[in-house]
Amino acid sequence: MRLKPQQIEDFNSSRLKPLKFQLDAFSTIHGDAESLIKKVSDFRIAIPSWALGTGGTRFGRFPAGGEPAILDEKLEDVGLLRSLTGTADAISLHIPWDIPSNAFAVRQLADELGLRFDAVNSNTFQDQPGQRLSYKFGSMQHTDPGVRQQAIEHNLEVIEYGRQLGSKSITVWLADGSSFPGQLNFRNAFQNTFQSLEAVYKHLPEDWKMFIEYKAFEPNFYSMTVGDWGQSLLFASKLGSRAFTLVDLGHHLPNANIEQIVALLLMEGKLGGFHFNDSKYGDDDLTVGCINPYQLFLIFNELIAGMDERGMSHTADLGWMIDASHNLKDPLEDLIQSVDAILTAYCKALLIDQIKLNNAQRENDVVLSQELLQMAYLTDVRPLISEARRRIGAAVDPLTAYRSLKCRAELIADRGKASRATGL
Ligand code: RM4
Ligand code: MN
Ligand code: MN
Repeated sequence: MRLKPQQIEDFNSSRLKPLKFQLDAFSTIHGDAESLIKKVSDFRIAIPSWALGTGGTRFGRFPAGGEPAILDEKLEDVGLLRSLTGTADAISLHIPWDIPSNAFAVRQLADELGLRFDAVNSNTFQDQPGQRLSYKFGSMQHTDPGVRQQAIEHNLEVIEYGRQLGSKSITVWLADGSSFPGQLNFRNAFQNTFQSLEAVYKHLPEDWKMFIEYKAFEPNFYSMTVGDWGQSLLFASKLGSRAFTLVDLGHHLPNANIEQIVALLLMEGKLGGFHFNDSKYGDDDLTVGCINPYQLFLIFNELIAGMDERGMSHTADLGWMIDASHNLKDPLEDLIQSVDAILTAYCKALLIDQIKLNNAQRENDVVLSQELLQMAYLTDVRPLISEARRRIGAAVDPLTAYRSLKCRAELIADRGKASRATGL
């Protein structure tokens, strides 16, 4: 399903008058909003190919119908998100769930839809049909050099697919670790993993980055070999200047101070990418901002301050991706809500007066420091986001547009009720 620019324009037309009124009110209270609107309209986020189907849990799955069964359909779904939001303009492929066997044709379709290819993701956490050796006891950490070699070769193959599509980064997330005390020699597991990562890193194209994603637990429950940002940073630092840490919001122990982690990684020039989602307990992969939007805002405060200090582009210098998927919502509605939450947190964090905040911090004015954050957080930035969207030809209210244009019904009519996406 593809939307015509006219459909978006028609949807927007009746909403422009109230929007103008809200924008004028915003400027009267807060001053000129132009630079904020510009930054929001420039922001771009990638969608993972595995989030377009219903997520499910190990207990069951309740598909929404009309799921994209093949890669072309996944691209079309992201194209739909792009038309509606203007912000979601890239897809992140997970190999082998989505193999671009005809890279040329896939690229052509992406071009037609105005999409980029974000990081490619390797998968050495599942055994694939016909695979020679098993990852049951890990992949890059494995005691058997044959298994490690197989994992290395898989990652090289993933890079090759990405190269053909124009990706510029690979994300390595390892399920490696142990579930029982005594199972693993931690030092050997680290060394093996490092040597395997190094073998992949050696083949990384010059203009590529390697992201090393950590996770505190699951599927291993006693130790994870890349379990936290310290371990990831250790690997990334030993590997070299094109290796970075990737932060997935759901991959921490409860109540971890993620904003502090982000601040320090950025300070060290070692933050590479970001996976957005929200959670209450573990790697829940819930819609971004649904549980703890204030934390997301605090994270964006550190991201913006850290990037600005290093002269980094908010849009191009970090890999932004949504990594959320679950069982209850229409996956596209879920992604629209996630995009919305990210832009809202970003825009609110842009409102923080960093100079005043620095002064208040220097003077140990704890109350004012907190006030400066909360004043920004409590500001309603929705009109700015709608205006940013209007300017890039997207819907001023993408969720309502998706519903009123009956997108899911059309997808079900095209693909059937039972079509299933590959992935988790
Ligand atoms: C992991 C991690 C990775 C994602 C897989 C599907 O928990 O978040 O980023 O590729 O799930
Ligand atoms: Mn992730
Ligand atoms: Mn995860």
